[in-house]
Order: sequence, then structure tokens, then C-alpha cells
Amino acid sequence: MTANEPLDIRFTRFLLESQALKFGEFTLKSGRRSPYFINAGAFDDGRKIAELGRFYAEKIAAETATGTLPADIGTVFGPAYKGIPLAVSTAIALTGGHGVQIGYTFDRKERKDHGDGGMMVGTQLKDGMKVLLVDDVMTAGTAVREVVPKLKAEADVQIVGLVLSVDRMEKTKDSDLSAVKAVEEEFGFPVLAIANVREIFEAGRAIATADGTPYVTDEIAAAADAYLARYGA
Ligand code: OMP
Repeated sequence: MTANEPLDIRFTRFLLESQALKFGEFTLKSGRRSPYFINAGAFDDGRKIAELGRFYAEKIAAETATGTLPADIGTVFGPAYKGIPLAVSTAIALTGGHGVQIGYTFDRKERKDHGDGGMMVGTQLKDGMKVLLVDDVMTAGTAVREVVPKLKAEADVQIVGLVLSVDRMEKTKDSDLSAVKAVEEEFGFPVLAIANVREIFEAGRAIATADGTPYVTDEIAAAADAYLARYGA
């Protein structure tokens, strides 16, 4: 790795080497058929999930430095299930690597009616608390639309932003607006991604597998271009 390499290039290498970015034919939650898929489930051991947390923390620290995110975030919220390791590893990396004291919180899928009860695990949400959402990938924004009302039902928290691994840069079903822009407009908080799909495909052409061939071949790049020409925002 080259020192001072931009975040999106380092992150693309990590995605490819972890096999979290797959090429083929995939049917998405939205029904679209995509020639690529980002699978956060590939971050399945201590090294990979720790590294993923460091990428999120680096992005959050950079956005805090520019003022896009506030410095006094109370907790990082990751929606169950896939958001849970994201919230935990991000909080660990923010504290360990950046000296930021911060909580982590995730939701239960079902309400617990004994013991501590409640819908949330980790730092409890309180009125006025600044909450940063983390999630894996955004295509249409369905996942975030489900989680915001859940948080608001718990306490009058202030959601200060959403940080994703990857912005797939796709337009919504009924407008030319990207899903990210639509969510920003609807909820009024910034949606940030460690890398977007165009950055990833550009970086991927220059990153080679062990046998020297690029991960993103001409054929893969052409399929991605065709997909983005149709669905890209
Ligand atoms: P939206 O909720 O529609 O934005 O779609 C994002 C979700 O789709 C993610 O949280 C995943 O569950 C899944 N997904 C991926 O994990 N990776 C992809 O590359 C694409 C999708 C998807 O189905 O759109």
C-alpha cells in the first residue's frame, strides 16, 4: 500500500481482497439485476471487522474535522443485524484510534419483555442525544427509512448523519435523484460513504490479483458502465 493513498482507493483494495465485492449477476432488494454486489457478510473475522471499523472511523473523523459531522456524537447506531458489528467496530476504532469517547447502540428485532426489557442494546437513547447511523450499502434507501422511525419512537434523538461503506449511486424508482440525495432531502441529515461505486470501479482497474490481472477487467467495467447508464444517478 502506498502511504497517503486516498481513502477510496485503500477501501477498494480492502473490499476486493476481502471478497466483499463480487462480480456476476445479482438480484437486489429493489428487484434490479446488478453485475456487482457488495456483501458486508464477507467481513467475517477479527482482522477484517477491525479494519472495517477503522475505515468507518477514519471517514467519520475526516467529516468531523470539516464540520459535516459534529464532535459531540453520543452514540453510533447500527441497525440489526448487519449494522451491529459495524456500530461496535466503529466505536472501538473511534475511541482506540482517534481518542473519541462514543457509545454504540443497536436495536433488537423483537421486544424483550423480561430482564432489562426494551428495544435497544448498548448506550441507551435519550432526548437530545446526537446519534450517528452506520449501515453497509445504500441502493434505494429502504433500510434507512425503516430505522429512523424506530429511533424516534425510543427518544427524541437528533440524527446527525448516516455513514455507509458504499454508495451505489442509483436513482430512485420514481425520480432521477440518487437514493442518497433523496434520503438527505427527506430526513435533513448528511449521507456519507467511505467510497462510491464509480470511485470503486475506477480504483479497481488499477488493483491486481496475486497473478497480476486486474480485479476489474474490461468486461466487468463495461457491464458496470451499462448498469450505471441505466440505473445510475
Ligand atoms: P436499500 O435498503 O434499498 O438501500 O438497499 C440496501 C440493502 O440491500 C443493503 O443493506 C443490503 O441488505 C442489500 N444490498 C447489499 O448488501 N449489497 C449490494 O450491493 C446491494 C444490495 C441491494 O440489495 O440493493
